[in-house]
Amino acid sequence: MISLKGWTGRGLLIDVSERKFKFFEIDAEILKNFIGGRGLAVRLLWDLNEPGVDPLSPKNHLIIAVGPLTGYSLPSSGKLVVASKSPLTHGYGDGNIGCKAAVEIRKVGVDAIVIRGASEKPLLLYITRKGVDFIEADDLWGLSTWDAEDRIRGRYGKNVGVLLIGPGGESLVRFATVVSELGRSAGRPGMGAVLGSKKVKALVIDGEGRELPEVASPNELKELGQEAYRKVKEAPNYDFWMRQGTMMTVEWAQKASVLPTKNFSEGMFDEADKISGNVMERMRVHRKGCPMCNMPCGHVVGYKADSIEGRAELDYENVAMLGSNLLIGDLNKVSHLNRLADEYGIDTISLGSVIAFAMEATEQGIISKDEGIEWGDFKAACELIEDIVRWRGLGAKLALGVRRASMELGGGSERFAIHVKGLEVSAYDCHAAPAMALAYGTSSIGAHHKDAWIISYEVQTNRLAYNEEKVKKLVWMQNIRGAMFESLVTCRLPWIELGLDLDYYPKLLKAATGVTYTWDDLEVFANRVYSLIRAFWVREYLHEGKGWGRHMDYPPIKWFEKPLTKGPLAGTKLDREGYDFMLSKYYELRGWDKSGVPRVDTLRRLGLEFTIKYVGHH
Ligand code: PTT
Ligand code: SF4
Repeated sequence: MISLKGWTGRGLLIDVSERKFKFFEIDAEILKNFIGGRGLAVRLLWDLNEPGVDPLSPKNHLIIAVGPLTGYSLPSSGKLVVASKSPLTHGYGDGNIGCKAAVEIRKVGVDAIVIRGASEKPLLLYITRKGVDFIEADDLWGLSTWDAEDRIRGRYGKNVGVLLIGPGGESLVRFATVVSELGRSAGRPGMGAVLGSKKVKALVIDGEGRELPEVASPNELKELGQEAYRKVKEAPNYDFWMRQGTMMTVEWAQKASVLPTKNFSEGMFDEADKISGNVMERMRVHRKGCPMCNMPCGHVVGYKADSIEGRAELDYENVAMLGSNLLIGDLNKVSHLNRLADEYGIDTISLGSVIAFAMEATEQGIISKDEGIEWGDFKAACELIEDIVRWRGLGAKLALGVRRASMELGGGSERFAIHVKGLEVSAYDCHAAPAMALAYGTSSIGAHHKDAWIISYEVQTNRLAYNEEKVKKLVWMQNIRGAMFESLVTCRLPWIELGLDLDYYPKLLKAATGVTYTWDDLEVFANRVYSLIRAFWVREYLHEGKGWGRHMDYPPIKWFEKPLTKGPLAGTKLDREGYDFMLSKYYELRGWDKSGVPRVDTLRRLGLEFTIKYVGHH
C-alpha cells in the first residue's frame, strides 16, 4: 500500500438513470500504476464497461479524470481528461481540456467522476463535496454552449467549474465535444455525444473554496513549481509565443508543405498568409488561458464575415481545418466557422474534415451540385454546419463522421475520407511525412496529433526516410505526451513550446505524491497505458464482430495514392512498403504481434493480466 498524498483515492460514481450517486474508493496500487487522467480513465473504463457496449447506450460510462499534479501551483496544471468508449470510432476515446472544472474537481476531493445511465429529462449535475444534486434543465436544453454557460454562471457564479454540451452533443453528432469557458473544447471522438445520450447538459463543479489535496512535500512542490514558472517566463521565445500561441504554426506548416489544403490533397495553400498568426494578431481583442498557466495561449479575435460580427478563440488546428483545408482564405470567415463549432459544441477538426470531404465528393460528382457544396463556399459551409447539427439532408450523413459518411455515400469516396480508425486526421498533411503518418496510425484515439507531434523533428531530419530511428523517437514521444502528460494531468506546451526541462515532472510527481518514478518506471507506465488502450480497442472490435488487423493502423489511402502537386515536394506520396516496415518496428518496440495486438508476455510484464482472456487469443 502507498499512502495517498497528491491523490485523494476517491471517485464519484453518478447514475443519471437512478438519480443516485456514491463515492467509491480507488485502489492505491491502481493510482500508482495508472497515475491519473488518461491512464486512470482507461483503467476504470476497462472494468466498468461491459465489452462491446453501444457507446450511446446508458451502459457506457463517461469518465472525467484529473491527476496528482492537477491544480497545484506549477506550470499549466489546470487540465482534465474526458474519456469514454467513442461513438465515432467505437474504440477508446478521450480529450483534454483546460478550465476551472479541473481545479474544482480536485477541491471536491475526487480523482475521477464517472457518469453512467441515461436520464429521461435533461439534467444539470451540481457537484460538491457532499455529492450531487440532479437539477432538471429543460430551460438549458437547446441552448448554445455560450448562452447555456452564461445562464449557468448567472445562477452559480463565476468561480465554479462548468463542463457542458451544445446542440451538437444533444443531437448526438458523433464528433460532438465537451465545452467550457466559451471556446475550450475536449473529446474529439464524440465525448459530447456520450453526455448528450445521457441527457446531461452540464456539470457544475463547486469546490466551495476548499483546499486541494494534501501533498507529500509542500515546500518542495512550491519551490519546484515556482522555479518552473520562472523558467517558462525566461524562455527565449516566450514573447513570440505570447503574441501568436499555436497560430504561429500556420506559417511554419506552409513552409514545411504540411498545411492541410483541399481535403489533404496538398500541403501548401496559396492564401496561407491571409489566415496566419500575423493576421490573427491584428484581429485579437483579448487573450485568455487555462488555470495555473503563465503562458496563456487563448487568442480571442473580433471578426466581421460578410455581415456577421462576432468573437472566436482561434488555434492552429481550427484555422487550418476550417481555412486552408476548405480553401477559405479569409480569417474572418474562418473565425465564424470556428465560433459556430464552439457554440454547437462540435469538434473543429472533424468538422473541417467532413465539410472538405463533401466538397471533394461534389467536385467528383458523387454528390449532386444541388445537394453538394463547392470549394471555398463560406455561406454554404455555415448552412451545412446547421444541417449537420440538425441531421438534415447531406448533414445527416456527415454527422456520422467521415468514415461512416463515405460508407453511406459510396462511389469510391472512401479513397478521400481522411481518417484513421474513424477519427478524422488533425491538421498536418503527411504525403511527405512518414513518421507523422505513423503517429496518426498508432495514436491512442485514432488520427490525432496529441500523442506524437513528430512532424517538427521529421521535417528537419531525413524527412522522406522510413527508418527505425524515427520509430524509436515516435514511441518515446508517445510515452511522454500520450501517457505522461495525459495522466499527470498538466499541459504539455511548457515543455514543447518553451522548452521546460522534462526532468521537472518526475520531481514534481515525487513532491506531490511521495512516490519516486524514475524514467525507467515512467517508460513501463507508458507502455502499460498504451497496451491497455490497445487491448480496449481490440476487445471492443472483436465483441462487435468487426475483427482487428494491422489495416486499423494505416493512414488515409489518399496519401499513398495521390501525390502532392504543388511546391518543392510535388510528386511525393507515402510508400506502402516503407510504412509497413515502420509499423512492424513499432509493434516490435511495443511488444505487440503482427496484427498490432499486445502479446500475452507483454500484457503479463505490464501487469495487465486481466486483459488476457479478452485479447490473448484473438
Ligand atoms: C484537441 C483539439 C485541438 S488541439 C484543437 S486546437 W490545438 C481544436 N480545438 C477546438 C476548439 O477550440 N473548438 C472546437 N469546437 N473544437 C476543437 N477541436 C480541436 O481539439 C487546447 C490546447 C491546445 S490547442 C493544444 S494543441 C494542446 N493540447 C493538449 C493536450 O491534448 N494534452 C495536454 N496535456 N495538453 C495540451 N495542451 C494544449 O491545449 P481534444 P483546450 Mg482541447 C476553440 O481537446 O479533444 O484533446 O482535442 O483543450 O483547453 O481547448 O486547450 O492547436
Ligand atoms: Fe492552456 Fe495554453 Fe496555458 Fe496550455 S499553454 S495551459 S493550453 S493556456
